[in-house]
Amino acid sequence: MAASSTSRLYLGLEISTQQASVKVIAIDDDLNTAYEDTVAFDCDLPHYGTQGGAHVQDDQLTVTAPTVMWVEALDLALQRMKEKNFAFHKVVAISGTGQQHGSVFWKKGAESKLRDLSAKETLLGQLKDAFSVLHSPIWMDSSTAAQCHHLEAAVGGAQQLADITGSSAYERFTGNQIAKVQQMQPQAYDSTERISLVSSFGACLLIGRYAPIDESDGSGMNILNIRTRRWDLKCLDACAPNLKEKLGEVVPSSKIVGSISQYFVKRYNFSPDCQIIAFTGDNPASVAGMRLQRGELIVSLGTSDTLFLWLDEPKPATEGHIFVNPVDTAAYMALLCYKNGSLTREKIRDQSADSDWLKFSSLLSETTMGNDGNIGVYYHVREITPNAEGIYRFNAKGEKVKSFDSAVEVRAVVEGQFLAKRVHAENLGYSIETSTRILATGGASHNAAILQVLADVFNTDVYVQDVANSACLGCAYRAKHGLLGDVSFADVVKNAPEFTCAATPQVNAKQVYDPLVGVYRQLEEKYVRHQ
Ligand code: ADP
Ligand code: XUL
Repeated sequence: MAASSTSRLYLGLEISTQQASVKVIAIDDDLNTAYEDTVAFDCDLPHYGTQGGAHVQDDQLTVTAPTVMWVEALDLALQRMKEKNFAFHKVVAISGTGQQHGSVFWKKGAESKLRDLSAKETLLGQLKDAFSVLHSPIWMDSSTAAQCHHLEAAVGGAQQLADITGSSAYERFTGNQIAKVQQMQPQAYDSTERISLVSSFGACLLIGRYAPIDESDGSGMNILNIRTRRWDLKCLDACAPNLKEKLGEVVPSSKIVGSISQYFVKRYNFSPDCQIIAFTGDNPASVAGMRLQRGELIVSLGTSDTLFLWLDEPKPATEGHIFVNPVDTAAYMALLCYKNGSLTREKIRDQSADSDWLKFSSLLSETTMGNDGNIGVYYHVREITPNAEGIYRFNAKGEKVKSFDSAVEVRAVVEGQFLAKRVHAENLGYSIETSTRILATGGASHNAAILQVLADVFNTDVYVQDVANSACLGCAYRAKHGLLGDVSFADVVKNAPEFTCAATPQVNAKQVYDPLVGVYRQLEEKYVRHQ
């Protein structure tokens, strides 16, 4: 698609592994998409030998991506835009996103390479020697258990670390990853001038010097104080020496971090006035793409289930993550991940509803809210929230039972999943009393009967809209918001396509589910947790 001929353009750029690609989306002032393209790591850049954009090392715990692959992917994405006569000169602002937690280690002297890029050569040709660690640790890595224990101990425990940074210690979180690099590759660490997140690394390339980390993605590192929005010195010290100077400053996610560098002006004909807005992590960027607002909750019902909450008063817990909000600097967002999502619903569908979603839906509709007090917990694989495994069924007296009949089983899996989500969201500061609406996405959001249960358990209207490439699109929106500066994000996106109301709570939903939430909380505490 060529760019529209009249409008100014805003560009979103994504460096992702969920989609194993670099993506580009350009929108015009009316928020219409004017250009969209994807460079897929595995098939467009096969010489790196990645699978899903990553390398899993022999220990099966260490997962990395070749840093220069991301540089080459950007070269290729821009080259393709040029070949399609993309109107680079119309782009007034760019923002972007990277997979959260991954890190890039710039070697001493790399910033002068960034400043002196020649427009005659590719980025790859000039930056291939700019990194002190060639294989960037990424979010799929789970090799830093020792560093996590050390960090929690240094601040007094898991809850204390969560109180400061918004999360207890997680192996993929960047502070722990940096600690491992410092311990295993001390020379590489010593020769590092700057450490970027994948997001801020993208911004470095565009402004031709080191770009700051933004507050929202910085919250996924286990070293940022989410209330003061400054590095926590105790956490930094527990991770690695001289870390503060290698990280640079932290800025609000909507801040302009610089103008585009002369390299892009000369090579691609970008306007020298094009402004770069801080890049952020893919989950915060999705929150922007879905236009989450105060009082709303996003429930993504895909292969795994994910919740994004808008929070004004966060209550950090040892489960779930609280990040600084990417579109409102005073607010927060929370992220909860569940491994037992659609695959679990599918398993119960196969066992109890003849492998048929229609039958599954009619069994759900035949049964009543609250399932006569029967509650089920189905963790076929080890769950993240909470860290537990196994199948548990309880009758109305809270006694364990071995089985349910088909209809009860079907309602139990869906109700159990949504009761759990409400309990865990409330643990982080969410309240259904101030909740305005739920935005549902993902495969199961096409199932009206499932959405009815969601509306009932949360006593909140459920809206749907498939937002494709929400993280990348969110950055095109953020580019416009950052450039305008003095308007709210909600104002900037007010003309984006409306969501459709798909389910409204039934009359007695609150009376039925408020007590069941309490029961679920106790059952989870007593029988499920720590199993
Ligand atoms: P991903 O998370 O991989 O992007 P999707 O968001 O597309 O995946 O969700 C895929 C899941 O959606 C499948 O695992 C499937 O079980 C589920 N799904 C598809 N159709 C329905 C339906 N009608 N009812 C419930 N779940 C569905
Ligand atoms: C979030 C997480 C992933 C990455 C990659 O904590 O690890 O969602 O952001 O997409």
